[in-house]
Order: sequence, then C-alpha cells, then structure tokens
Amino acid sequence: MATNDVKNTDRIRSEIFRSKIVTADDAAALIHDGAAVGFSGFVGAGYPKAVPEALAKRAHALHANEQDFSIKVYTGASTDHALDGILAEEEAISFRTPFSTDGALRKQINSGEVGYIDTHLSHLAQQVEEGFFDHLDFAVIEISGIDENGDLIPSTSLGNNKTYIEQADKVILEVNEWQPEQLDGVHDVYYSIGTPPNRQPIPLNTAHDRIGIGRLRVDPDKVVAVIETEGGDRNTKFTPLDECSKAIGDNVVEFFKQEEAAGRLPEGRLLPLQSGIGNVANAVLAGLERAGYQGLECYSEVIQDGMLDLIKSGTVELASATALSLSPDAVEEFRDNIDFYNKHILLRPQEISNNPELIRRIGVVAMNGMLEADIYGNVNSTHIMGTKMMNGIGGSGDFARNGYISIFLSPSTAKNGNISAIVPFASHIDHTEHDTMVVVTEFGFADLRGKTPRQRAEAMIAIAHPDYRDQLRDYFDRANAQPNAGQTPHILPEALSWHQRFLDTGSMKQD
Ligand code: 0RQ
Repeated sequence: MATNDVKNTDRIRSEIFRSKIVTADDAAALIHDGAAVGFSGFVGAGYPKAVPEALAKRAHALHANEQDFSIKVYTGASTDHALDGILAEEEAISFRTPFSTDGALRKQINSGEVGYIDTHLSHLAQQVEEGFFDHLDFAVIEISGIDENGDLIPSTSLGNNKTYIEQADKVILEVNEWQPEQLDGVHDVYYSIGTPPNRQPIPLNTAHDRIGIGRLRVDPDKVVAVIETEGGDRNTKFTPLDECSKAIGDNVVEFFKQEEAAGRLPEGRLLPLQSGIGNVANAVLAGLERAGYQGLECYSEVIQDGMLDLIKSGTVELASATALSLSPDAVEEFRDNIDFYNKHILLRPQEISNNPELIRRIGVVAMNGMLEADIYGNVNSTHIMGTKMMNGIGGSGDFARNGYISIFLSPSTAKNGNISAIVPFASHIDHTEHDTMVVVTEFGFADLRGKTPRQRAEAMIAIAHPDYRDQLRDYFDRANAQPNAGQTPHILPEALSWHQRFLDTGSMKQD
C-alpha cells in the first residue's frame, strides 16, 4: 500500500532532498494536462506506487468538473494495474509506449482512444533522446534510497530510468521503503553509450561484467518533489506447470542436447540465456533444472520466479537483467535469503540489457513466447487475429534478431484448441522468417536453420497440433502444386482467410 503521509525515512540521507519531501497529492498537482511523463517500471517491478494513484484521483475530480486531464505515459515495459489500469479507468492516458499488459488500457488502445507506439525496448531511450517522441515534462521514478552525495539507489527495475531522469524537465522521486535495502549493490548503470558518430564499443564481454556505477545520477535542481512510499511490486503469481508447458520445456532441452552434440553450444554450460515473460518461459527454466544443468548464465530482461529456483539449485550462476519481478511467494524467499541471491544478480538499464551489440557479442540464446508462427517461420507476437494489440513486441525483437540462436515457444493451440498457433500465413509479422531459427511447441522443435522455405514448412507442420496438421499439409501441398509456386508457395487469398474461420465460427477447425 502506498502512503500519502509525509514521514521521515532514513532512506533519504541527503539534506537537499529531504527538504523536497511532499505528499503524493502535492506532487501529482504539479503534473499538467497533456504532460509527457516518463515513469519507472518494468514487468511489474519498480514502478512508482503513490503518484499514479494521486494522478488518477486528480483526473477523477477534474473530469467530474468537466475539465480535461490526460497524460502521455512512457515506461520501461509493463507496470501494474496500479499505474496503467487506474489511469486508464479514469481516461487519463492519451498516449502510451513501449509495452503494456494491462487489460483496461488494452481495450482503449484497441478502440483507438489511446495512441500506442509498440517499440523495441532497446530503441526507446535513444528515440526519446533523438526527439521522436514528445519532450518529457516529468520523470516519476521509484528508487530505494538517496545516499549522502545525493545519488539515487535504484529499486527493483532500471528500465529507462537513467534516460528519463536525464531527459525530463522535472523529476519526481518516490523513495519506497518496502524495497529491501540490500538491493544496493546489484545495479550496474552505464553512462557512456554516447551518440554516433562518436559512439564507442560498450565494454561488456560476458553476462557477469560490471561496466557502470551502482547509482542513478540526478541534478538536484530538477527534482521538484520527493515522496516516501511503502508498497509492494505487482508480483503476479505463476500458475503451476501443466503438461503442455512441461513438454515445451523438455523439447527445448532436447534441442539444446542436439546443439551440444553438434558442438554449437558449450557442453553442459550452453551460452547466456534470455527467457521471455510468462508461464511458458518459466516452464522452460524448470526444464533446464530437471535436465541437471549447472552454472549457467542468463543475459535477459526480467528475473522471474523460475530464475530464483535455478539460482538456488546452482543451475544458474549469474542472471543479468533490467528488472527483478517476483511473485509474493518468491519475494518472501528472496528477502529471506537476500545476501545469497544478490551475489548472483545484476540489474542494468534496458538499453544495455537489450542492446543488440551486446546480445550478438556474447552469443545470447533467445527464447520468447509468440501468438502464432506461419509455416515459413514468420512470427506474430503482438496482434490477435492481425488487428488487436495484445501486449507489444517488448524485448523479443531485440533478442530474436541478434541472438546466437533465436527460439520461439508456444502451445500448439490457443483458446481450448480452437485456434492453431501454426498457420499458413501469420496475420501480423513481428519477427520475419529471417529472424526465427527454432520454433518449439509441446509436439517438438522445428529447427528452421539451413532450410529452404519448403523444408521449413515440413518442419513446422510436424510440430502443429494433430487436429490442424492435415489442413496445413493440404494447404501447403496445393500451394506447392501451383504452376508458378515460386520460392515461398502460397494461395494468398486462402491463407489470409484462415483466421476468418475463427472469427466466423469461433474455431479454426474444419467442420
Ligand atoms: O489468453 O489467457 O485470455 O486465454 O494469449 O497466451 O499461451 O498464456 O502465452 O503468456 O507466453 O503470452 C505472445 C502474448 C504469449 C507473450 C505472448 C492468447 C492465449 C492467452 C497468452 P487467455 P499464453 P504467454 C520478454 C520478451 C511479446 C513480448 C515478448 C508476449 C494469451 O509472450 O507478450 O516476447 N510476447 N517479450 O489464449 C489468439 C492466438 C493466441 C492467443 C495465444 N494465436 N490467437 N489468442 N493467445 N495465442 C519480456 C518483455 O518484453 C518485457
């Protein structure tokens, strides 16, 4: 729970900042209608807890008075209902970037009420600096403390905080006492990326390298308010592993064994792993533990529950990410053993955790979820039935395009088997056939590397759900039998109507 009372926490050890302590309502009152605001927050971790609530209250009161009030919201990635959701419910968001998972906001994005720019997570900081987006009026950033020098001790996510603090005209800080003080030391903030043509190589060669400092810097003159809060992160609970996700995890391990046997991955150690968000990603991590791997490294975006289990069992030695996003049970485990976990965790800004140069250099094995893939390997991660935004591309593009191996994972069907995740033509394409190397379902893995489009189609049909294999095979055979079938055989009008069947009858299955 966030607090709106002015108190005096010893987390603020600089007098100049202590003198700026106000209530969240007072801070929210500074933010004007139409303001562009950069918030901290990445996958439910480290988002501000008090100012969004005060802004929603303010919007409610102003709207009741028939006065306009909405803001443009920039973040690291998804936050929580307590930021996106409550502001959306008050119709207080006019624009959002780069990634959101909130249901209330999703409705407004898909109705066109809220403008949404779905951006690669590694791109946003630079694009904000370059001025593609409205200039930031405010940055509202959660931190876990302010040291004697006036430097900021980051919270559970770094996201775009460095850039938003630098770019915004005014900064509002939320010092959250709920965040464990022992987090101090896990952050590595790199300040020397620079701008082309003077950009230098980023000096990071392994997932465990430290290249920056443990603090965020801020010009105290820009700080217009400091708020003291005490509230937990989002902490979504994971559902227990089901047979399908367990099978996907086992199939990923089988693929890794193939790569180790071929000498393409170091035996028993693999290469640094990136794993996406959600239950399937969690299941893959559990598969690695079952397979007995030890001492692995992760170069990812988010540390979720599955990663803690792996650190505890020694499966993972080091996890580098931009956010620590744990369920309530995992938070308890983390707090009880914080000194142990902190030795195995590094948090970086997302322009470093998701940096293409670094992902390519250290040879990351990227594993991300998807909505659907087509028989040639084009992947849709974002648009349901080609039009409705689900969440966004997030970091999947950063990792898929640049990973040493790029894997997409999904159950073979969605919505109780009524939708096939393998289709003739993806209804929207986030990752092209050139980016997708391996696709995994509960029925196996399709290794698309070194395969022609026709060979890829065979491999993809083999991992589709048996209920859909005959339809996919029939489509491919007829497309291939056309006189001028070309490099990538298609019967386009039919391919494009594949999804229509679901919209008409509620199922892609043939009658
Ligand atoms: O909806 O729960 O209402 O039934 O989509 O699907 O199978 O639970 O899978 O949680 O892994 O999410 C692509 C959305 C997959 C996610 C996506 C419906 C399905 C369900 C979720 P219900 P699952 P996941 C790292 C990398 C892009 C960002 C990314 C994602 C819901 O992985 O957002 O990768 N990826 N970031 O029923 C209609 C289909 C469907 C479908 C699934 N073909 N048609 N609905 N669903 N397939 C992290 C960050 O970037 C921060």
